Amino acid sequence: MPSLSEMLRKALSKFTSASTVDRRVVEELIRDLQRALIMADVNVELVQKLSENVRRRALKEGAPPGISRKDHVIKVVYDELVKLLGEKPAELKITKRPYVIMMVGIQGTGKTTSVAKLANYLKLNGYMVGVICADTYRPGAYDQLKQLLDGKDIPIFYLDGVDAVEIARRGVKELSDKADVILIDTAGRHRSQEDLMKEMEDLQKKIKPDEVMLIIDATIGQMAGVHAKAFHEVAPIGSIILTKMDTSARGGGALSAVAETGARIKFLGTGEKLEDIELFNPSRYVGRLLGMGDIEGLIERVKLAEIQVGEEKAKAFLRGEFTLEDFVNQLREMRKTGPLSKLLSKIPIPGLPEMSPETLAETEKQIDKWAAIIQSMTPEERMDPKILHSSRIKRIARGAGVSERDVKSLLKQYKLTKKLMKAAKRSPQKILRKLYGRMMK
Ligand SMILES: Nc1nc2c(ncn2[C@@H]2O[C@H](COP(=O)(O)OP(=O)(O)OP(=O)(O)O)[C@@H](O)[C@H]2O)c(=O)[nH]1
Ligand SMILES: [Mg+2]
Repeated sequence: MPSLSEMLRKALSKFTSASTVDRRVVEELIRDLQRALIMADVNVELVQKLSENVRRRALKEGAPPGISRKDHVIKVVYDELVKLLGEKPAELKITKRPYVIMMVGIQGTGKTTSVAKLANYLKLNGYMVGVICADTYRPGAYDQLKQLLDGKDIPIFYLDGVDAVEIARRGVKELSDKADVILIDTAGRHRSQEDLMKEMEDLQKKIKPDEVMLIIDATIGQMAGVHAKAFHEVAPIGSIILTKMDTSARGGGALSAVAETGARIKFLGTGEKLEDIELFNPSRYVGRLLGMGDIEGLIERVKLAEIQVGEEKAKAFLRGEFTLEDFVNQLREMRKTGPLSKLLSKIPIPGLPEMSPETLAETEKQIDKWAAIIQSMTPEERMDPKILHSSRIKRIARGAGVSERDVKSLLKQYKLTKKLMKAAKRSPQKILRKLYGRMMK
């Protein structure tokens, strides 16, 4: 069976070699993507959502100037795959003390190595760390940990002659007063798969770890989904470490594990040494999945072109030329470091208040509401809000699940901003300050 990575790359290269980009070719690409993702056991609903997004963006969005439609569509596919994995790089949040993390996974995936790597990583990040060896099946598991963490001043707890649950229980007790984070290494080999799962279930019930990390080996391919499911049933998986990413495997199986568990990949293992661990970065992973060399340059080119278009739009915005839809989109951009805020940052505006996290969250909610309102408008209404009379407003409010006042307030803000922006041609700074202040109320 071809791997996910192979299927995705084949789908894209077929798309690239088509003579034109039309609806039919895009639909075919979507079908190929669907097939690849479904084969990788990615949840059907997620596949559906991805397909819709690709279809909408590929057919409607239009490529930025200087970029071919083909390249644009590939960038869209890339974006949507990244979204599937969570856009931002992952992080490990230590929310209480001690924070107990239990590592699970089948034989030889790299649990013990990952426990040592993560312990070292956390220690370097300023945490007090303790490690528990709750593997009573692998001869020398404890020695392996000792060797890996030699000279690192990280306590390792182990007891001879008792079962894994007892070791873990006593270990947590023992380490609690000296460690911020406790990492539990568990067994991967057992008399049988059922035995292994039973032990994990017991550990989960008795120890109640704050986070269960599933260790997946990039080389095992689609079996990752099957294993993830089995573990997830006995101990809900909170996060994933994908190991052996330094090998030629592309790790597409991890996507199935993500799909089975809903957990995020947080770290990658990239070698046998203690330092070979890195925070997971979704865009880098998708780049690799799609064949980095070919795609990296393309993505960069399209990104650059998109920023330029963004700046053009932002300039038009500042001239007061924008539709209702542009208005909400620009507000959206503004809360990221989008073109508008970049532009604003180039214009020194004395007295412009900084957005606090709270106002930012407020603005975010407001913008989401406005986006929903625009969603339930017809294209006609979006282009020409003047036609919005009370019955239409009522319908839109119902459709968006907001009050009529919300709809009216959006229209009012839109009109006002447009007026202000037009007036701003004469005295941009004063007006911008006014507008910016208003939006943060
Ligand atoms: N190349 C490479 N090898 C790794 C990585 N992580 C672990 N290994 C190697 O994989 C082998 C198994 O690693 P372990 O950490 O013992 O795996 P485990 O899951 O604890 O194994 P069991 O306890 O037997 O279930 C060792 O030889 C490790 O050095 C990695 O990221 N890259
Ligand atoms: Mg081990």
